[in-house]
Amino acid sequence: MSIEALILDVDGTLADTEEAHRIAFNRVFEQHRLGWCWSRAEYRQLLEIAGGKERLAAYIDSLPVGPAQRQRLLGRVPELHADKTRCYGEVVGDGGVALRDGVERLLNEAVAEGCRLAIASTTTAANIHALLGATLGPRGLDLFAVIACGDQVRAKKPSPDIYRLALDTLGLPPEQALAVEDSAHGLRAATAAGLWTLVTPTFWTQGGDFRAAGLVLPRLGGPDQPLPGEPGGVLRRRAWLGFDELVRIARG
Ligand code: XBP
Ligand code: MG
Repeated sequence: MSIEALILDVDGTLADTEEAHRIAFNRVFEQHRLGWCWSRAEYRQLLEIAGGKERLAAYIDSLPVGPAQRQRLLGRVPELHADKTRCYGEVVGDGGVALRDGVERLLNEAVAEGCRLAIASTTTAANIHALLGATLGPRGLDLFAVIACGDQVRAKKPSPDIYRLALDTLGLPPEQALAVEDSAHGLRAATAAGLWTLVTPTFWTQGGDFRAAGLVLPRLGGPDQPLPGEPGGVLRRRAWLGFDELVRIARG
């Protein structure tokens, strides 16, 4: 069957965004005088929980406070997360985050081959719009036929719901699409939806269980950012992953 769509995760896949999310969280904690500040090591652990609101709630649950204080703090999660989303938009809007190397090239190659593009992400539509606008300009949003994200599904990754929503909206069976992810959660979600999946881990997700991946690469690479040991490692044609070779490998 032909590959009709590429479904991409956002955070960690399109761009290495988690440092920007961490900065946004910590700025909001400071603005609200909460006395919290997530280190990189602490945030890397908290990323085990998909979803910023869910992550915040889990952190509050871990605090040594009484039940009344805990309930009061949990009641503030929506407000804190809305502020964090605004703050993240400012960080991204200031040019604080670039697409990972090879991403724009792969998107363009896929579109040139008539392959539709879709997003399946845990983050909010506002964050996706901010990132695509800041990195790809006005055409960013138009590149994607489908954007499935955030609270459109009840169960977030590793549940397959967001990928199933993307496939349903595309009107495709999983055999006619490929997924690109950065994390073990995302890989579990995509494979549970029946999708062959490429994984390109980041600092935040490296070391995860990627055994179910169709292919794992440190990054997509490009003519100016060749992958060490390629071609000749897992790639046959170039020192970076082209859309043609991605489809060849996915078809086995
Ligand atoms: C990664 C996530 C998100 C981000 C923070 O999403 O789990 O929660 O860490 O964004 P992706 P929000 O599926 O794109 O890798 O605070 O908006 O959730
Ligand atoms: Mg991700």
